[in-house]
Amino acid sequence: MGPALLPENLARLRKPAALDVVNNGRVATQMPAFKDVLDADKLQQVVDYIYSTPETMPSWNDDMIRASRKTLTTEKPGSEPSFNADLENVFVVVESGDHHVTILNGDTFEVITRFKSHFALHGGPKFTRDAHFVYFASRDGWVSKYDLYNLRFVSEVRVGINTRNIAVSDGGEYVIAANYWPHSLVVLDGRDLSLIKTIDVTSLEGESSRVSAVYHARSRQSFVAALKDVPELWEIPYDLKQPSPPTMPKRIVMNAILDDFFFSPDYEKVMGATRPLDSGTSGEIGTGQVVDLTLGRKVADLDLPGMPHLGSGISWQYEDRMIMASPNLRDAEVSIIDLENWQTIKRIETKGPGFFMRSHEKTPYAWVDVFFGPHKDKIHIIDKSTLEMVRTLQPEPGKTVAHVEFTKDGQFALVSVIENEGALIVYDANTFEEVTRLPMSRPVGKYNVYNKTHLSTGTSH
Ligand code: DHE
Repeated sequence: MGPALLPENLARLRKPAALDVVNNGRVATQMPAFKDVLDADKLQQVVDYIYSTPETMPSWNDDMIRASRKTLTTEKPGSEPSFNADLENVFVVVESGDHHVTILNGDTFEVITRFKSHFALHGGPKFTRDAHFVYFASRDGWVSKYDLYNLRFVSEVRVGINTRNIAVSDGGEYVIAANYWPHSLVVLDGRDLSLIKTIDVTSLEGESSRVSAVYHARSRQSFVAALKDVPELWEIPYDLKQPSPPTMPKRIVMNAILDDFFFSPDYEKVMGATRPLDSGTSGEIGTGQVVDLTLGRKVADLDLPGMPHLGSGISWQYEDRMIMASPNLRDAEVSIIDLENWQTIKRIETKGPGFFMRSHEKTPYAWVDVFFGPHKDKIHIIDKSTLEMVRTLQPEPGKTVAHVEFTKDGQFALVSVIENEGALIVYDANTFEEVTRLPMSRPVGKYNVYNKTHLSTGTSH
């Protein structure tokens, strides 16, 4: 579940900082504190161990990628959904407690099917525009293609040892995976997950880098990659007419490392932030910037305190302009930023740092969780027209609640109790009354087909 702890991946973290992480855990990750478990000597040994080069470096090359690929069904796919439900209002729910996925009917809140996934799926599943197929990535490198019409896996391939996420073109032509180990982007043919190309990730200065995440910029026919260790942003265009796959990155050289992204609704601008916890980095730390993808350069600085989670940002129309809201992984606040002049227009105080934020075009509210600290069992509701907090829910005292997703019509909000014996709670999105509760195993994320395939500004894509 954790990142590959190899010396090459720890260049940005100084040893004293690593010792602090082993002692006290690391905010916004699943790394626990070990100071009450190990004595000082053993804590130091752990740190020395992770900085030592293994006798054999773990490798994952093109031959291994090709050899790992499996076709999981040879049956001809049916050309429409095989079940009786509105496909557009179906939810894909990732349950990380027992590593399963549930396909849920968003009208009746009945389970259509539930199946085992690879270990530790991470990042949102990615749908084709027609929602026929959905692709999953696991932290240990597996990419799987699932047929939502026929409710079965189609194929899978292992693209790396430590993978972050995937992005998929609208028609499922191309799938691209971002890796922490090896330092690569892996381009697949989305039809059968066969390998098109592995792109080694090395800066102009010759420095190798992890890839934090990769995103699909639909309107630009390109993929955009956030690099973890070097101050470059990569855009990898493709052309479906030629056809020309996404194999040739264009680089935008930055003055800081930006490894957490939010895209303006037209995908022309990227808001990027540096995760400030990585002390000892090259470039500035703790900065936020706006990059214009067409101009290929920074166009503004952002005033973002703490550790903004831009990847969970959402946007909406406020008065006469578009604004974005970002939770913060370290500070107890939500930042509201004007998308025209990039100024922070409001900071909304919360009960603690939050992970995920959600809204929908058809609801007047935005919901944000309090993932960390003593108020992890609370979820805030913000009025989008006043930018004031109007309610705080506490669905189950003491249990972590997080990650909201709306039904296709925005009338219901689904909230997770992220515990092994957790639940999915359905709220009426107008009255905030609980409608029903479905037991689930750590349902860490849920994804509504319509909201995702129509790029709702209230959710991430
Ligand atoms: Fe995530 C999405 C990075 C920890 C659950 N997470 C993402 C994305 C990125 C990211 C870049 C967007 C990719 C996408 O959707 O394609 N996550 C990181 C981190 O850097 C961080 C802080 C540290 C790490 O361990 O990697 C981190 N993430 C976590 C967790 O600890 C969570 C809560 C539990 C888990 O299973 O790992 C977690 N991340 C998620 C979820 C999404 C996600 C559920 C998809 C959100 C969505 O609604 O689209």
